[in-house]
Amino acid sequence: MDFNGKKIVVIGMGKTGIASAAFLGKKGAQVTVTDEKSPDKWNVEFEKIAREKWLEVGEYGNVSILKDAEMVVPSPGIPPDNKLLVAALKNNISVVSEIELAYWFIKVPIIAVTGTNGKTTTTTLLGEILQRSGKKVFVGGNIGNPLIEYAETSQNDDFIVAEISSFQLQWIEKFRPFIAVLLNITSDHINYHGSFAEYCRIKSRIFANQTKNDFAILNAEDDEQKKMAGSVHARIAKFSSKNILSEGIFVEDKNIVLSMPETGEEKYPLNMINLPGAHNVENVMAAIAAARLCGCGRADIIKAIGAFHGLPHRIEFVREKNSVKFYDDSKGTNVGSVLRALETFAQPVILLLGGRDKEGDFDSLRPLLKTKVKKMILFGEARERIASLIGEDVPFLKKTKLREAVESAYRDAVPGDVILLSPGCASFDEFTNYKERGNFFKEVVRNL
Ligand code: UMA
Ligand code: ADP
Repeated sequence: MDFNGKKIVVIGMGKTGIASAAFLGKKGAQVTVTDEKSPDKWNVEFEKIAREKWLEVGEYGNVSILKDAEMVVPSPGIPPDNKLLVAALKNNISVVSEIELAYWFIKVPIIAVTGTNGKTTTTTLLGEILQRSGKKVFVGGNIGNPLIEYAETSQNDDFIVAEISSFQLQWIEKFRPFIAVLLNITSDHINYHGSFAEYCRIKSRIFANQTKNDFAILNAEDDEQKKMAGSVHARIAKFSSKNILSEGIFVEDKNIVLSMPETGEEKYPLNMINLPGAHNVENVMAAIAAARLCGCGRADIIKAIGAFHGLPHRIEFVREKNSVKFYDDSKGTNVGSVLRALETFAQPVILLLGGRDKEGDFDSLRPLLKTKVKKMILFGEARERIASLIGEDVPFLKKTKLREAVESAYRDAVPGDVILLSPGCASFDEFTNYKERGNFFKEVVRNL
């Protein structure tokens, strides 16, 4: 792809936008960058390119900056109804995401991991399995390091493991992973995609360019994926944590059984897993299937899984005080993840739910609330809406801030209870991100 002298507009000056602009500038493009925030508030990395001759700063939202542009690269956070994007499409200017741009230059096979929940856990674990098996691997994408940065390197890895979000899939054209993993689809990011149907359609694009030489790893229990499977061209491997499959990867007795034409039948002991819940068994199954298709051996896979103790803020045990256990699931930012977190506990749960609402489908918590939750502490901006949706089912209290929510949960707890922060909402009403929220929760809990 020759960018020499071409005008390209990059929207959003966070990690993705800056890396994309820098890449395009080096390839000889004339790059116009724009962001709703003023340049002094852009990612500090912007300093590195701020004075380049090929760079121009355009007024945000002013469609005249698209004049003579041949391509627009929106950052993942730019919603599809953004005025500049709508204008670009209307004027037949091609719109491509950063992962698409990176794909044009990447020569290393990509294992792409998507899904509503479990992406970071599965991506990280798979990266560790590949490394343990002696493969050279780059782990990137939505997990924090844009793929476009990798495109500039010497690319001497065996594999890329890329966490891919629906936002990144929105504007792909040719992006074609060698292995595509779709862990699950439940309602999320509706305010961005417009509807659940559209969100599912965009997620399914991960398979769009695959051929019979590629692999698709699908969740056999996911209704949305059942609808998609017919249009997948890649060879399909399915996983299930609920049912025994004639072919694929599933649980039987105390083992995960892998049974695929490419591998034959193999067993992996469930007790190698040091992560809570059936959802993590699903993540592990997807990682095993992908790792075997990359040529990793069973012994290395078992060792890597055994050494993996999960990531912070994902049902992370914080402490036990007076026989009350505290767990931080601050990354549980949608209702699907709250459901799976509740499933993991046999003890009575005091659930801390709230934050900034994403139009979450809290109704779907109802059956589990009745059996698992003794009390809800609803906090933050979303507290009134959640109370109006599910307040009749379980006793609840409303608190404005997370600190009060934790303190009041502890006052109500008796020995044997679990206090779980699994907010089902974004953190932005009180915190910069889920990490800050989780760390704050842990600090309050430690100081009780
Ligand atoms: N901006 C606008 N207009 C808008 C929205 C944003 O100008 O309407 C500007 C902001 O002012 C800011 C810039 O865009 O300066 C931020 O761009 P971005 O939101 O796309 O963020 P990046 O820094 O480029 O980070 C993105 C991902 N962010 C999102 O998808 C929102 C990061 O995932 C990812 O790690 C990074 O690219 C590298 O690939 C974060 C995330 O929250 C962790 N992802 C979502 C999730 O996991 O649920 C999908
Ligand atoms: P993502 O990168 O997709 O956000 P994470 O691995 O960071 O996924 O986990 C986010 C949240 O989802 C956490 O609350 C975690 O406990 C939960 N989770 C992890 N794996 C799954 C899964 N397979 N299904 C449902 N929820 C999951």
